[in-house]
Amino acid sequence: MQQVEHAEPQDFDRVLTSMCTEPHPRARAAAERFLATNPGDPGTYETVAEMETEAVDLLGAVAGHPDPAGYITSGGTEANIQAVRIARNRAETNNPNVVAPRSAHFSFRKAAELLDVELRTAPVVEHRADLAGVAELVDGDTVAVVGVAGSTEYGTVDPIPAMAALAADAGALCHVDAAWGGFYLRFSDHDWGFDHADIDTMTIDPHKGGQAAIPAGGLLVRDETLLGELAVDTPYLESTSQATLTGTRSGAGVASALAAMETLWPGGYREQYDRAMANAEWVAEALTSRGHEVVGPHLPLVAADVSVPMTDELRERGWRVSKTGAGELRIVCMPHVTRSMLRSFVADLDWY
Ligand code: 0PR
Repeated sequence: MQQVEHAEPQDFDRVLTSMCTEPHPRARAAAERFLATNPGDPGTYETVAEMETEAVDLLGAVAGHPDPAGYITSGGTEANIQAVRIARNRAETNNPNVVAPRSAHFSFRKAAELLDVELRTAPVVEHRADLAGVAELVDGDTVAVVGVAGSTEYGTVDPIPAMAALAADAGALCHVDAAWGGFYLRFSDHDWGFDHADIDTMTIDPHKGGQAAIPAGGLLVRDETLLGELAVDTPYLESTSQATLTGTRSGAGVASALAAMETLWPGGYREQYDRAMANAEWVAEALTSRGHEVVGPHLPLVAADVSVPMTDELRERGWRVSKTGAGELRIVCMPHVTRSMLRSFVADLDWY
């Protein structure tokens, strides 16, 4: 027997750090069925190409856009890179910059380096973009203002409508990174979507809160012309141009994104949000009552000042926990995180 037959994929029993989760059973089945299809060649793989259009429409429904354009990416990183690329390509300047809060995901650093765009990072107040700080950095060479809707470390949501207004005044695009937050935010009272603000592009990933199999990220754009900024000619394919970053792409991601959203939007996602928020509030309260300082939950994510030796002990006991840049313990209440899991986590904390 080969090594791979002996290896067991890790289960989610003690995973409190991941922003991905167990795919929905229908999403898993769909991924397997469409594994050998390539939406990068829509002229040949027509079925999966049609499914991608439907997946984008459903993603639009989640994001508050009745008629979006976009595609299923390899993940949030690709979507963020492509959003910056759209903004850079459409602008006239030779010296482009992008303004993003310090809390923005590190994929924007990759985007800036790849695309030769200056990344200006604005200060945050209570883990949200500081509007005055953003305004100070925006100038005539700004091609995009980035707002984060569900930050990686604290789950906070930037003041998106005001940031979109700032972008519009500067003639720049507004990009919202809702890679993780998107599938929760629709059920919250935050203003973050296409229906709340004049935003141009958005990252929203089915393989995070959407319960699709990896790789299924999402890039949504206000209209087809923005996607046109990415198009390159594809002379020998039946389709004449391609806007994606990768060429050959997994049909598994597209099929599983569609299966998950068909199954869960909107009722299943609403239930998931309610349950995840209740769990996050429960664990926040459990930590607060034990004397820890807690940030959140703004969305189903809690950060707490748990000491390094305590965190190390939790790791020893098999808990997958991670730290924020400032050193807080981070707990992400994804769908696989149950109340009983959190109870045994807190019991381990108490033992220490
Ligand atoms: N934007 C935001 C707000 C994110 O949180 C992330 C990923 C990305 C973009 C990039 O998305 P991709 O990783 O799909 O390219 N945030 C987590 C991180 O990088 C993802 C993660 C997933 C972490 C699974 C751990 C894990 O087990 O930390």
